[in-house]
Amino acid sequence: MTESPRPPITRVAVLVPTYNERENLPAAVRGVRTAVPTADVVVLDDASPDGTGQVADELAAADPQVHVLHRAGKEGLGAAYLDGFRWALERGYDAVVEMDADGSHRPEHLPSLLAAAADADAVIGSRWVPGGKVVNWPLHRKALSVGGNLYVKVLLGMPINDATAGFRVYRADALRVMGLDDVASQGYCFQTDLTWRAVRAGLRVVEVPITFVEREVGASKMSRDIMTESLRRITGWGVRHRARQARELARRPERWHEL
Ligand SMILES: Nc1nc2c(ncn2[C@@H]2O[C@H](COP(=O)(O)OP(=O)(O)O)[C@@H](O)[C@H]2O)c(=O)[nH]1
Ligand SMILES: [Mg+2]
Repeated sequence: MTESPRPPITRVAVLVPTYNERENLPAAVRGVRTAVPTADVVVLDDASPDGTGQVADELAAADPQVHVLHRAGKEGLGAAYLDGFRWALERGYDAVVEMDADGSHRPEHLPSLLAAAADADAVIGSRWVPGGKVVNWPLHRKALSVGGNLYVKVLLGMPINDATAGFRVYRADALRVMGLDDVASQGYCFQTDLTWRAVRAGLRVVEVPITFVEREVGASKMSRDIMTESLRRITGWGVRHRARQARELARRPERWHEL
């Protein structure tokens, strides 16, 4: 996977998960279609009670490059994305993009994310690299994101500054080797889970700076449950990873100087 050059990316599916985003979705779809006119948009709606699915159907009826996957109920971001990946892989897209519907992920960044994918297997739109920014976040929300990413970096030893970010590009070939059949992460730790899978699969993951703008309309679905799941799973992965490293070193005394 890491050999270059990688094949050109022509067919792109921008996956947009929604739960109660009826006011935000039209602008998000319009933004994608304007920024990258060749890309298709796929809305992944979990039967939003506010009728987002219907708004998505209207957008799809007006534009053949807009599609909708109606899911039975709220199952979390991870399950929605896995459905979207399957849908896109079955239809021969070269790459998928993950993008929130709430205006936080600016479509203007899509060209630079896709350009970086020319020479990478996965691209993360990163808030925490030079040039990256967050607009309208209170200090405690910034602290949570920076602290969470630091925890991930130290525990898993990944050279990634924003492993929890949700604005991304994956090449289809990368998704095929990441072993997505046993992904159990439901909430936002899905993003960290997939970053970890990509790195462990030896894929080239690069970060491109973005400006993340907190939503102005609707409510965040971030919850205590989502944070607890992240902490629990990431700690589990970290403990297993460090135990594996320790076993490996114990078997190879010639490498003890690395300790
Ligand atoms: N399909 C689906 N989308 C979700 C779910 N939870 C969140 N989303 C969407 O994921 C994106 C990010 O969620 P958001 O609540 O803004 O998270 P925050 O930015 O971390 O506060 C938005 O487009 C949400 O509508 C879910 O359970 N299912
Ligand atoms: Mg948001």
